Amino acid sequence: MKTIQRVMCRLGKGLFLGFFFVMAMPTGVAQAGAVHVDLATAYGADNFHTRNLQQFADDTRKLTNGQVDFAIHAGGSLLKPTDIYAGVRMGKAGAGEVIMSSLSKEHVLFGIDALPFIVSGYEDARRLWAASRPAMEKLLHEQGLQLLYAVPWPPQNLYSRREIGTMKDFKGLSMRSYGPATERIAELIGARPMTIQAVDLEKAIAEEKLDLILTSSSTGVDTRAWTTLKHYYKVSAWIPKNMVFIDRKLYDGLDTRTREKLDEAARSAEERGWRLSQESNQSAENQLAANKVSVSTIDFIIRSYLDRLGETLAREWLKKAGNDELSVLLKYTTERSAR
Ligand code: PCA
Repeated sequence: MKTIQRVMCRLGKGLFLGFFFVMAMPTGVAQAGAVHVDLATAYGADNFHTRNLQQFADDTRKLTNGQVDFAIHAGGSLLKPTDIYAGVRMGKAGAGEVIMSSLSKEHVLFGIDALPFIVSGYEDARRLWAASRPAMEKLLHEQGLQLLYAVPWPPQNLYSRREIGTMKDFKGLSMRSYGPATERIAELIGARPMTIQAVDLEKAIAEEKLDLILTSSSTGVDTRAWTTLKHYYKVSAWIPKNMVFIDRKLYDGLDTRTREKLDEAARSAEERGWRLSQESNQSAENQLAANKVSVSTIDFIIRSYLDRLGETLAREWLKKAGNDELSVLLKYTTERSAR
């Protein structure tokens, strides 16, 4: 009898404690039936994309009452930057963030995002995204993924260790590449491409491994480019976007209401991200100047040479493009000229 009493008493305490535990649980903690999603990104935690991504995760958790719980793995900590796209497709992570143009060898459509000099500012970038989004969504869908949102980096500008006065000054320089477009540009200007991921860039710059890089003002600040790169030329080559996507099986498995809430969080993340990108561009260029980097446009003759180089890249892309890609470009160019 005593034993039974003791057991009942323990059980009672357990139930009592259990009750308090449930009551004290913060909202948003994964509940029964909740989906935990590991999201892999290549970029560091301080980056504005990653901060936006974290906010997206928090919003999603709140809006879905904890039914969708994203964990953000920054800086390539879950999957190597070059493995993220394939990794999510293979189920190694539930979701991911990737810069579209790094996948142009995977599919030619992604290359449209880094065609040089077809986008002259954020307004153009929005038009290009509006024109390409349906095709991108379809492509991702076919690959077992659901697009959530896309946010641009600021314009891609040129950082150099030494002043660039003529085209000859590019010859033999070691130029950092982060994808097929930057690699091809390095080849065409006679530089030596070196593939370095964003997470390793600060170290490579500080160790004087690079003479030239093509990236945004904000990445220049994140990597303290001024330690060795003293010149910044505003060539505005393109405005590339990161896209955030989720395994389609996970997405399709959510009930309609939860899916709508996730879509809502994604729409806000996209709007907020475009704003953050523009703001970060302004403040980052000020920071570069404050750190004694000379901020200027590039020599007129070099500029026209770079324009021709852009045409070469566009021709190479057009040769590979199919009907879907061509109609995206046509839609963008007609809407752009109809301004
Ligand atoms: N920063 C990233 C991609 C584009 C950008 O502005 C990088 O340099 O890797």
